Amino acid sequence: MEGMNFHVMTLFPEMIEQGLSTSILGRAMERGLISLDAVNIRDYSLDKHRRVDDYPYGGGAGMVMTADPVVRCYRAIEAKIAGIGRKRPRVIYLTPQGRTFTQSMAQELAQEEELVFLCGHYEGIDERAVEMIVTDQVSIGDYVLTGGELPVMVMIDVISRLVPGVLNNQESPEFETFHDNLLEYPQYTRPEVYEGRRVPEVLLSGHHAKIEEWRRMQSILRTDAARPDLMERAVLSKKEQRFYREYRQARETEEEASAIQEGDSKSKNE
Ligand code: 6GU
Repeated sequence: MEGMNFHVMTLFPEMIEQGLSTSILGRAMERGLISLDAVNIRDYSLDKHRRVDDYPYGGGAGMVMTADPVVRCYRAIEAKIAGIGRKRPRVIYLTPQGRTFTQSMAQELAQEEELVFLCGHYEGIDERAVEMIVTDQVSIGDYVLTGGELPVMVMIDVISRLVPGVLNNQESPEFETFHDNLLEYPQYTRPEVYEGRRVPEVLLSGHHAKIEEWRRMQSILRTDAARPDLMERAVLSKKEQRFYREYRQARETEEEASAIQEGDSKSKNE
């Protein structure tokens, strides 16, 4: 199979299939650019009741996923991949203990031909299965979800849109948020006036260079306001650096002025 193949080991394969079948990703699958293979770990349980979890050694709350169904499920996927002559895949375990997922991590993973994901549930997976098959542990942020299914959908969505052909050229990933580490500029569409609010004049001017410049400046101001942490790593032209420096200085002067005013009004009240 050409293109990128995603394999997901999960107890809820329907959730993954349903979540990723719509719109852009659904179309990319129909076009053969990506494929999704959601595999039910429970199908690999040798237990007569198809059990996949058990009590934790040492005691404690909740249940732990047993190693054997996970390892056997992985071996079935590994055999499929070997069968089409592709190298041993990276195996990503979705866990709050992992490295935080980022756009640059997605860019790196988008270079792979096959990716295998392991979704945990309950209090986690027997550590021996993790040691035996997992190559990477990834979290999607500092909060706790009930399982790896939502995170794997997030990761597959982000990675898929970096696969050539998945987006059309006009929505190329080079032109959006996190390119140059800047947030996106504001967008407007018709009507020109909505409840008294006008579309910024420059966007109606037809002057493409001016529009481009305005958009870059808006990106810089937005990033500075909402994500100063990104601003430190932003890629700016010389002219933009000057604009940003002057903007910061103007704001500092403003802050000093208002601090002095506050001090004034305080002393008046005293
Ligand atoms: Cl990957 N799993 C779970 N259960 N919770 C999370 C997460 C992953 N990333 C953030 N929270």
